[in-house]
Amino acid sequence: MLVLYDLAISSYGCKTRILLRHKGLEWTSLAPPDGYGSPAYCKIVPSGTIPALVHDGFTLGESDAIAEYLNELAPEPAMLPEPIKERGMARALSRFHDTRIEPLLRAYFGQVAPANRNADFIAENAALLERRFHQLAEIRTPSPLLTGTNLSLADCGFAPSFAILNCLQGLLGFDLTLPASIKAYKATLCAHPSVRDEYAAYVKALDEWAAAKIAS
Ligand SMILES: N[C@@H](CCC(=O)N[C@@H](CS)C(=O)NCC(=O)O)C(=O)O
Repeated sequence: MLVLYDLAISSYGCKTRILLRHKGLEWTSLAPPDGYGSPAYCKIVPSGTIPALVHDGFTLGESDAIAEYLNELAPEPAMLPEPIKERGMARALSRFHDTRIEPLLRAYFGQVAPANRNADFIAENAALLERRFHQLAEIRTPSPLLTGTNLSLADCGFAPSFAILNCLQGLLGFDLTLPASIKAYKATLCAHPSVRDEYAAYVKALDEWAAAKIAS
């Protein structure tokens, strides 16, 4: 029995849900009691972050660790390539997403409410984000996904991040041009059969989140 502490708006939760779907695993979603970071939730998951997986009484946080755990628990379809160098690359790309790209998207969250917007920050962060996507394109040319034709651990986090990027660009109007190879990757990834429904649900959750922020 798999339980995932998660919320519809969580990007790292969405990353994990895509993997669970691709593996064909059934799971139960639970909202963290009193919200993430709450004392009640920290008693279950000391870091207070979502997602967290509970499997037969074993609790595991950190989306990359959860991804590797599930990939070993349910080996088919394999979500790490066979050659050792490609496996290393898949892990590096997932970390690149989590540590170099996602934090720059998250940095915009405080800018969503119109009263809090800072035009200089919005433009500077967009330039940095664009640079990071160019670095991604230099590290790897997707063909058509990051490690080839099969969805891998490297891809799952990028889907919610592309949704966040669309949402923020629409709201904040910053200029950011993705390299052609990453634009093509985005289209292929978001249309993937294991991704598209989670992607659509995530876009809806983001729209609701943004509308609430703007109204507040
Ligand atoms: N490195 C963590 C990051 C997870 C994360 O930051 N999740 C957000 C929600 S999308 C969260 O729990 N934030 C609450 C907090 O940072 O206290 C992972 O990969 O699971």
